Amino acid sequence: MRIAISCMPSPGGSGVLASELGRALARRGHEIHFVTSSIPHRLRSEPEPGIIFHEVRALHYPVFEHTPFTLALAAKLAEVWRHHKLDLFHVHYAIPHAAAAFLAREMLSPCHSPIITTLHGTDVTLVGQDSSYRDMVRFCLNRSDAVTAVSDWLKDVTEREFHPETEVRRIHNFADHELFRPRPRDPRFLPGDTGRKVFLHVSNFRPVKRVQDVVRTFARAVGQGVDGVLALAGEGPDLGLALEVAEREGVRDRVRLLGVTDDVSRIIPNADVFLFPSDGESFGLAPLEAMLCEVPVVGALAGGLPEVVEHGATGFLHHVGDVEGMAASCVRLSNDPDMAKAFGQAGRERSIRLFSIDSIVDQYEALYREHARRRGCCCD
Ligand code: GMT
Repeated sequence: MRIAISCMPSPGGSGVLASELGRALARRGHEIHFVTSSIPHRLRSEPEPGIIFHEVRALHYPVFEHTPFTLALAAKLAEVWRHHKLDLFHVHYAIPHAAAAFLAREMLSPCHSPIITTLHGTDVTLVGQDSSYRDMVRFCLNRSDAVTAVSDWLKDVTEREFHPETEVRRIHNFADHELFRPRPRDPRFLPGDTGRKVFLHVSNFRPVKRVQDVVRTFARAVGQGVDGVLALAGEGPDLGLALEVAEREGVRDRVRLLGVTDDVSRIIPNADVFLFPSDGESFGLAPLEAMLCEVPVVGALAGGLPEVVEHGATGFLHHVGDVEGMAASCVRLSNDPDMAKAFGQAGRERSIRLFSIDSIVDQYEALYREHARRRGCCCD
């Protein structure tokens, strides 16, 4: 099939998932057209056969107080459809992408290519709850041929909040188990901290991640005798807050800032424990990547994370904000290497069983074919 994918190009779970899906579909022989404002983060390293990138350029004219990017995206989607005879639009994150796809299809009328919208999280739970976007999100859901959500939790929230006319289907996220795998410790990683336990957090440091809990949990584990360092990968608005809390808790000298990196698959295997105390995370792609690297996860019992991490088997989940509980779990894992090893192995086994590329991409392909057939488009 010839498929247009629109997503956020910046580092972030929805763009990562869309990029990896596009890559996997291209490997299966589909022709994938990324229509985005810049090359998606994970696709920047090298060109891949079967993937074509179309840049959306939105003119900024001084008369516009805000650049109307959605209109430029719609126009570009329509242009790409005309030039490449697209069979389907797959958009990630409801707005502006689903709205732009809808506009493009109207511009092209008659155009029967289905629109598949994948919901990722805050498009429903945060942005979608704001009165400025709520009705537009509902409209987009109703005008999509199919709506998918990355967890049962997100599917339930979407149905409860929006009562969409279009059925919401859960298709979990996936990660590449060949890329994310246990690797021997890299001696170049934190060379001054050899022999210490490494606690890792990877995120875009937004408030939902509760980075203050990451630091407090770590500080309490250190207070209970764990000789560890806290590695923070990524950047975002709450990184400063994390450092302030570290200062207050007296552990600033044990915090290592890794910055934004293209390839977390090289970092994660160096960790002993992955910390992820987010409230209302719809799935948690980073914890899935940690589990594939055989790193146990300590996090919050919230959102879709319990669908990813099995409490007591691949990690420990505690109520949101329960830093004492999370610290106790960190101490247990640090003091019991056999338990940590068993949790790590169980995490990889569970991830491959439930969230493998093959089975998840099969589900997307089946959905594409079902809707292409329904609309009478080419699909085989
Ligand atoms: O919804 C967001 O906050 C943005 C999105 C992103 O681009 O980072 O993250 C969401 O999508 C990921 C991929 O499906 C999920 O793994 C994340 O859990 C989810 N984030 C939240 O729900 C906060």
